[in-house]
Amino acid sequence: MGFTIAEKIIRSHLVDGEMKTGKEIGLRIDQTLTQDATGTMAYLEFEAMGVDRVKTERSVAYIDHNTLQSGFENADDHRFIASVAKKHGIYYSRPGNGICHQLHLERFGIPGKTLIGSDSHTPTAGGLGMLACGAGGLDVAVAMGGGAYYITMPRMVRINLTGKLSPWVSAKDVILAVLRILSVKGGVGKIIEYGGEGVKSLSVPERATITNMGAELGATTSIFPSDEVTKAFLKAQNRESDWVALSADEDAQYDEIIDIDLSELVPMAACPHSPDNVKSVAEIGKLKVDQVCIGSCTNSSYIDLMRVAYILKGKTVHPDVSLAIAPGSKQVLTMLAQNGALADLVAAGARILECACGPCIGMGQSPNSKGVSLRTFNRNFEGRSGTADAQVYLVSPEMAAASALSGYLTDPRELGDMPAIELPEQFLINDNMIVPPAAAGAEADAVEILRGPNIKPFPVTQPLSDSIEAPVLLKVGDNITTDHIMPAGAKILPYRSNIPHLSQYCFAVCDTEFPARAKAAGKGIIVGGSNYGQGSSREHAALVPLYLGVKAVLVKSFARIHQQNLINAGILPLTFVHEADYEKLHLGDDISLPDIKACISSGSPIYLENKTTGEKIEVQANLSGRAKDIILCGGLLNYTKEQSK
Ligand code: MIC
Ligand code: SF4
Repeated sequence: MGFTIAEKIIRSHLVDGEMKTGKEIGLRIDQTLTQDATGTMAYLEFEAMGVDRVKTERSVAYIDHNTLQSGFENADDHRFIASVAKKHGIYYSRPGNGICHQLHLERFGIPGKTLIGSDSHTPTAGGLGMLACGAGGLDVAVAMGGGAYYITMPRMVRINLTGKLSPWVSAKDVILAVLRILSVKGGVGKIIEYGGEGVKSLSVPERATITNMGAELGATTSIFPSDEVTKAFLKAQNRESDWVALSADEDAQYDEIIDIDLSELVPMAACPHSPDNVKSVAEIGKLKVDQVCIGSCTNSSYIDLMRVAYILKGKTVHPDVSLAIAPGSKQVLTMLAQNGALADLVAAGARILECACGPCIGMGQSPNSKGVSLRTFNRNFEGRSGTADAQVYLVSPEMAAASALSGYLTDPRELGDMPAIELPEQFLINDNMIVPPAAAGAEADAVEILRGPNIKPFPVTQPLSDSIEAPVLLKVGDNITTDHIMPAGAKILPYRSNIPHLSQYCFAVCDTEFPARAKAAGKGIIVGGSNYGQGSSREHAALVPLYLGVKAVLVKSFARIHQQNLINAGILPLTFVHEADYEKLHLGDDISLPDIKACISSGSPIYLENKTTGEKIEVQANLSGRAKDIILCGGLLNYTKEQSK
């Protein structure tokens, strides 16, 4: 029996376990990446592990999220990360160089290698044929220290692409079509592999748009083959020697096959407030637009922005619309500047932002009250833009530009003939904003770590107690995102290394009383619905509840990275055996999990007692052997220390 692309990479990196669906496997990690909003914590954790120098083939620390410096905090964090990187063997991408995923694709990603990153959109590198997963900061720290990365062996999904995209239909429309089919939880526990004749017609940046938003499916990762198109992209980046061919065997077995005819797709938009709420322009109808934002790790490549420049050339942005554009990298921006496209964007009235995440994570450009904002980004969760009642639609760069001119949501096919915009044969290469680490030995030893006053110690985790007696501190519904649990945005993000400060905002989107209630109770459990914790990889969504005394989270189902982050933080993740029992728990109920430690150790059934109503509910932990040990000793850091004794 043949292998899928993902299975081939997993086989060659397997250091623990068996490649059997549903079983826990440990993978050797070749490359890691961090960004600044999760990186500060990841490097504090790396320091706590006491490893001198990273053991990966390549580790890169990017600064792209917290770039608005309205106080000392972000600048201090950048300096801290720069100094840690220099000392411990990590390449450092300076602020202004661009968005981590765009840059990693351009300069570092290698087909057939493994990558984990402390950012949920790390699978962007799957567009190059890399097995790339988003992970919590602590998992990345462990991988930098040479430890394996553990996942549950996923099911394999093949998306068979046939035909070719019609003019003005974009890679964004491909992934929106997949989201419409599978939904935001349809990818949980799966690797999404693209194949078929249609693949050849998609460039690497287009493939990367598709793998990037595989994160919105909840998938473990998404991957494309590495073929002649990949080779041409790497050659144009002066990296032809990094290329290897990679494809699925003819007789590879998939658990699920989905066929998509590219020529049948039409321009679409994901409507508020979920990336899977996908409709065509005709289905949405006439929609007046207040703001358009173009950029993010999904759609800020050279090709994307050249198409936008073509559409805007010689025109003026509609008077009622604010158009902001953040190019994905310095390479993209410099090339646009040199060929005149930047002048076309500026002349049309675009507000050019620095090469960074920017509005995607609420770092500026929040829309007006009840504002309709069209964004080429990947997430439109409620409140994420920084304006609580904004209506965010996710669209392709072509639709964004067409709508910025008309003032209404506009099908780009109305624009007439589409020009052929080809990938350049040679990108402009200048790695002057990537700082190499100090040489191991005296040079590295001499590097001083620069720590600002905003960096506070992270919460101490505790081994699992014999029993848990605690109130229900919060009850929430389905599809709770990490943006609900630990919101981001310009005001809060500067405190990513200050858990006590962050705790004031925990769950503020759902219930502003939550932090005070949790503090008063001193301990508690959270009850939730299905796909709890979807979205970001931020471990703060576990560390802050830990700080607030949360002992266990009981839900119908979890999103993968968040569940791992809870385990890493020593918070017990539980699921209902019978989902209907969700109704039997209410805010404030007193809960008992008697002999929980013994139950977890022995794997025996767990019965939760609702002392307020007298009802008993069966729940389960679903922990692998290793995860069980991590929970018992109170989190991954404790576990790693134990293991290295
Ligand atoms: C996001 O898109 O939500 C982020 C901000 O990039 C996060 C990481 C973070 O919270 O810092 C992610 O996707 O993991
Ligand atoms: Fe940055 Fe947005 Fe991409 Fe997250 S999704 S890495 S915030 S651009």
